[in-house]
Amino acid sequence: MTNGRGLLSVFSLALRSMPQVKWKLSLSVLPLITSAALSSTSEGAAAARTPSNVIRSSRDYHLLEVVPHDVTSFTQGLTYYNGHIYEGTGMEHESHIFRHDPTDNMKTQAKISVTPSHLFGEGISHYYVWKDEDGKRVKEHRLIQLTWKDKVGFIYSLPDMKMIKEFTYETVTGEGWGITFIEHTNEFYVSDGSEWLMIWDAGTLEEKRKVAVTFDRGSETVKVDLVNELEFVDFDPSNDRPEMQQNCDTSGGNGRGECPNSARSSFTPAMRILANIWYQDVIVSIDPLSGKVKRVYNLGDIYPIHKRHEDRADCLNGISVTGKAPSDGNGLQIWVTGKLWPNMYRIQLIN
Ligand SMILES: [Ca+2]
Repeated sequence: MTNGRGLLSVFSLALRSMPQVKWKLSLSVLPLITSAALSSTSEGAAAARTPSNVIRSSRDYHLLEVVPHDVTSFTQGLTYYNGHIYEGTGMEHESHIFRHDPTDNMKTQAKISVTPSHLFGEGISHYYVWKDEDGKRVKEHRLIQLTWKDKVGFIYSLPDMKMIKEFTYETVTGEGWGITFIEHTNEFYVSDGSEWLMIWDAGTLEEKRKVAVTFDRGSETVKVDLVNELEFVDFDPSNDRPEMQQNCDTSGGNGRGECPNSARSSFTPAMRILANIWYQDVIVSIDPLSGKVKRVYNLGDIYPIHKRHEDRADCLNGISVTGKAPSDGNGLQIWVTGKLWPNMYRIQLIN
């Protein structure tokens, strides 16, 4: 078992020969996270059946699909909307947002460049706002994007990715890393490379509170910093909400006079924030209220480090739900990739 510090040092050595690598300095408080440390924990969700199309399995995931990924894309965020995977990438003068088609080998359908081009793109997330249209309350779907050090973010329309507006923000470190939308509370969770998750009101983009990500290691509670790409998920198949991707209205358009689940305004126990940790091959599953890491998924063998070193690829980064409903019995599936990785991977997490 490779522990977190060992993995980090190997990666760090590998990176010193790489140009244009996004460096972070705060490495001192990285806890030793291993899947073994949490092997007895469970998300408490119903066990999903093993899909029939498994390519290979580990103790933490089934690999279901491998599709190409542009090796020049310095991936900073993945998000799902209406059948497509959107990808935000970084690097000065090389930051883009892509719309990919997961039903066509993740073929890129559209691409925009971050403007002004010197900005370093970071995390992205789909979200929506309500607007009145002909007397009906409908969802206007959008994409939000952070940048690394400039404290500037952008909001785009979906699916066409036209810029709507620019905004400014503050975080603990002054940096923007990952972002994900929680429909139930109309909030964004935002990471900045520290252990903190900032929670913003999705309407005002103002910080409402923040929560520290922590990990219980025996009797000790340690903070987990370097929290990077984020993805809100719900492991409870009974909470499937495909309507999140659809418009509905409050004037009876869905036959019930209300938007499905619109009354829900709080978290349920199976809801989690998934996050990858900078330069560890893990995804942690975080309770959104307490910040506690409830489960660690080891993705170390999905694209092994020695192969990554040969390919001059960078670290794991990028998590998105797939749009496939957990209630079909196949459990929670996500797409994952990394910076300059040649592939994206669809996996089913095993709890
Ligand atoms: Ca994401």
